[in-house]
Amino acid sequence: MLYSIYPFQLPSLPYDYDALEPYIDQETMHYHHDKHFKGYVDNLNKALAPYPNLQQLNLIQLLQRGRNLPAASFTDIMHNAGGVYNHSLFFENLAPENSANNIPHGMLLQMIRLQYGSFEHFKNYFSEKAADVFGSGWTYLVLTSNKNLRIVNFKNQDTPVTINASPIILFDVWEHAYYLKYRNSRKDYIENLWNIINFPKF
Ligand code: MN3
Repeated sequence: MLYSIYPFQLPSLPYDYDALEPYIDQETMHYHHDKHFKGYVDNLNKALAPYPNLQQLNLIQLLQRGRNLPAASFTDIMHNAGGVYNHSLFFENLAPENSANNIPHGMLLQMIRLQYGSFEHFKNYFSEKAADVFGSGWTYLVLTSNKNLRIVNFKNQDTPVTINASPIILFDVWEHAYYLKYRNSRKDYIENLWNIINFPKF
């Protein structure tokens, strides 16, 4: 998805809508994937329709283009391209409970221990950071260009592309990600999300 070009297509979920129960309910998954994610895909295609030269760029290249995008559509393109980037990673970054990758392994686990002391300590630190996002946004664990792990909050649909970092895991802390089930309790949603994270292998 990150290397796809115009016209962008909504990818299907890599598991069933109810596969993340009881931590994320299927109604939330339908709204989040079929309405919110689809909205970003459709609106990005609309924003790019008048610009044949931008239609040659993949998602990462569009986000890298940033301030050089046409002024009239800058916000529209960046916001929706960011929404597509973040959501395409978010759904891939989840997996049913008891999947082999719900905890980090190998090199990633070693790096987490080295930098944060233990996986438990890392989780607490990440959760606090995610609870701190003011308004809508995302919390990412990224690998920086000098190969350090970093936990970073992004507002709205900003992405790690803007800081030249590679995504490892991410939490969507927009209210639409949890409000149907958790109401205003972002903290409980964050705690539960740890049961269904799909840590990448590297
Ligand atoms: Mn979302």
